[in-house]
Amino acid sequence: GGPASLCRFRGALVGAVLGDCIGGEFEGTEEVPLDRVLQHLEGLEDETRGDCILQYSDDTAMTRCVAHSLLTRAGFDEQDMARRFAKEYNLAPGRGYGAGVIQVLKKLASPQLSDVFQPARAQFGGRGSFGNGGAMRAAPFALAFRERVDIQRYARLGAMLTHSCSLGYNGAILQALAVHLSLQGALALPQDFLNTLITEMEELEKDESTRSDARVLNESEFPFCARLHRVKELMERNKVSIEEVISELGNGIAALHSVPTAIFCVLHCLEPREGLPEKYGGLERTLAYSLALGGDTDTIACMAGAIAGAHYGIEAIPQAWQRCCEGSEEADMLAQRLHSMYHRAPPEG
Ligand code: F2R
Ligand code: MG
Ligand code: MG
Repeated sequence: GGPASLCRFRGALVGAVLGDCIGGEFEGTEEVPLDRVLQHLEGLEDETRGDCILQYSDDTAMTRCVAHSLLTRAGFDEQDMARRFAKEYNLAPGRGYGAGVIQVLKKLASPQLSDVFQPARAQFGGRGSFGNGGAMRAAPFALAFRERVDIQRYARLGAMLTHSCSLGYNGAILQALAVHLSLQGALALPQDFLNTLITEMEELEKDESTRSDARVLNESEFPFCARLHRVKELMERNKVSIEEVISELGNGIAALHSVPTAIFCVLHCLEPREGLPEKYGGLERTLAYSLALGGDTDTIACMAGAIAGAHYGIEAIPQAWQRCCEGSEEADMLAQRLHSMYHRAPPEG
């Protein structure tokens, strides 16, 4: 499909759900041998297995809230989005939420709360969360807004409802921008794709709160840019081991240790890779590779799945895999509605 085509929109949201559901099997496992990953994926094709429902976790639960809110309010409405997060948590608290964010979701349920950003600001002694919970649900912002400035503004605000640390919300912006560029077909030129992300993040990370968060948390200046430069270096190497990827980029629950990693997974799997079945297309390779990194597999695969799905489109996602995953049909429907909203909105300028 062409830039911003329906099949790319559907691929983005369905790819994210599949990453979450399929990746859930290995979340928190530090070493995941590739043959275990391939066995898990082969199991999805086994028609004799009957009902194969892999449940979605907090990643999809919150992405659904973001998409429903953007559609219902025809734009960003922080009160509505916060209410949806709280209600969703209350209905299904067992979806594997982060240990800290639960406190925020409980406070957001209070009808007395007037400033919906306040509970997030109170997290971790006032520093705010740097977890990847803002980034894991950021894809719908790229499907609802056309202009980069809007994607950045609303992905930041949407993340700040739970993640007030710049190392949390900047990860959400990076993820939303990666999905946006992929929807436009930018992965056809991988180096340019990466350079654009670096340029955008350089501008964002000049900000004083980003500088001070990086100092306090002992991170380098321009932390996301530094990681994206490492992605570039890894791409230039002939061979990269899983251990090198983990040590250079991380596979953890912090946005800084997972969003650049997800971007690397997509870029690395644009071409066939040793150890991955020849029959796999790029989307399957990306999900398999994300799982093989271990660590926060549901979230890394969810974010990589959204970026890769926006590139390859829905036709590249095996039907058998879609059938196995709770919420994939709803994600497809939400993507179709967001596509209509995106193309209805008058271009700015
Ligand atoms: N939580 C999980 N997985 C763990 C176990 C789930 C298991 N299946 C179960 O059911 O028990 N996965 C989900 O959490 C990640 C997203 O987390 P989010 O939304 O960012 O949460 P939180 O609590 O804000 O941050 C996560 C942890 O990061 C550390 N942290 C964050 N900011 C910090 C700070 N400023 N100082 C110190 N530590 C900080 C804390 O350990 C937080 O708990 C996704 O993986 C999702 O799938
Ligand atoms: Mg999860
Ligand atoms: Mg996770």
